[in-house]
Amino acid sequence: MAATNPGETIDVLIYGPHKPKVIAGFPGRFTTHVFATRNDLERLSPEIAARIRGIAVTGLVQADRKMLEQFPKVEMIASFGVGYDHVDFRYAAEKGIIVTHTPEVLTEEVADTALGLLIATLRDFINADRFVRAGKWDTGSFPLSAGSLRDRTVGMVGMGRIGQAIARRLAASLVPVVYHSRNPAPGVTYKHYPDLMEMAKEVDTLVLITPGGASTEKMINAEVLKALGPRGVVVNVARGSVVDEPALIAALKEGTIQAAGLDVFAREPHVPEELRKLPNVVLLPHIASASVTTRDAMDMLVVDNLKAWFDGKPPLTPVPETPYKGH
Ligand code: NAP
Ligand code: 8YV
Repeated sequence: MAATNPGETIDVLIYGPHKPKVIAGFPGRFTTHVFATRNDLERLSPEIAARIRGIAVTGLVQADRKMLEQFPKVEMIASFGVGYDHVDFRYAAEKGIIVTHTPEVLTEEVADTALGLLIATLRDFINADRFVRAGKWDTGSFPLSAGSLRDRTVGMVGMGRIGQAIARRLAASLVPVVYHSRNPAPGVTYKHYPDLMEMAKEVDTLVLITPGGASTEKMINAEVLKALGPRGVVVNVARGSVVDEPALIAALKEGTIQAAGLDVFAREPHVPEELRKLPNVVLLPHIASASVTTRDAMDMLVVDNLKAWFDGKPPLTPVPETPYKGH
């Protein structure tokens, strides 16, 4: 329960990549304990762990059952990012712990990145940039790109907040859009395919923007890639776990599909050497939301969720599985 007495100090754990703006967000009545990694966290004394009432998770560090069990008094876990597959929200729900995330404030930024990554992949922008830097333009022309947005149909995998923002951009670019998700998205008029394979057979481009976790694990597998065909392009701004990475590498090498644009990987920050060597991929280091403006808004939402809770107010952006039923 979040009720706090005047003058009472609230202990908050800040866990994950260093974020000065999150740390600075807890002045006065909060005592913060900052730990970047799981190894660092082992230095936290059981006495302090027993006092922690709020946790800010500032990146994709695992807040799993084993980690969370150290904090018997925790009331809220405020996670940075809209995806929360790194937080054991089921354990949290069992214990009555609120989990929050940072939806909406990153939607348009991530959608911009997805469209940019798709176009860069199709039109070979990264190799074109390398061509100019290497001084090769003086002696020849850059080859025409094999890909184009002009002759494609995009199958969105996921049609939630960000999926819809990507689809809006594609529609404005006159690109036909269809989508797969388990349920039709309310108010969305693009054609819905309840069956991913059926959609993969009908389109040549997939843009992935689902959550990670068990229900989407390796859903883009060898069979789906084969169905997409030799003009196939996959853009993944969802989670690395959504794609069977070895199957994707094989498909790119063997020409089963044409190209891929990837912001996320199975074992970040590790990117397999085989993937890094391929000419037909554009690889980004999980930066879809990574502008100063958007990351500041995400930081603030992490802080504001915890502050609202300890002010006795409802969580601002709880995840759907969270057990909040009023203070
Ligand atoms: P959202 O509004 O909850 O949308 C999720 C979409 O995925 C919904 O259409 C949902 O529809 C669909 N979906 C969920 N489980 C599925 C399954 N098993 N099979 C097929 N479709 C499924 O979430 P959002 O705000 O758009 O964010 C989506 C995800 O993008 C996040 O969870 C995160 O993983 C990823 N993301 C990545 C970055 C990045 O930096 N690369 C940044 C932000 C977000 P149904 O429930 O009907 O299936
Ligand atoms: C963040 C993300 O980069 O919101 C998400 O789900 O993947 C990104 O916006 C991620 O949370 C890394 O900290």
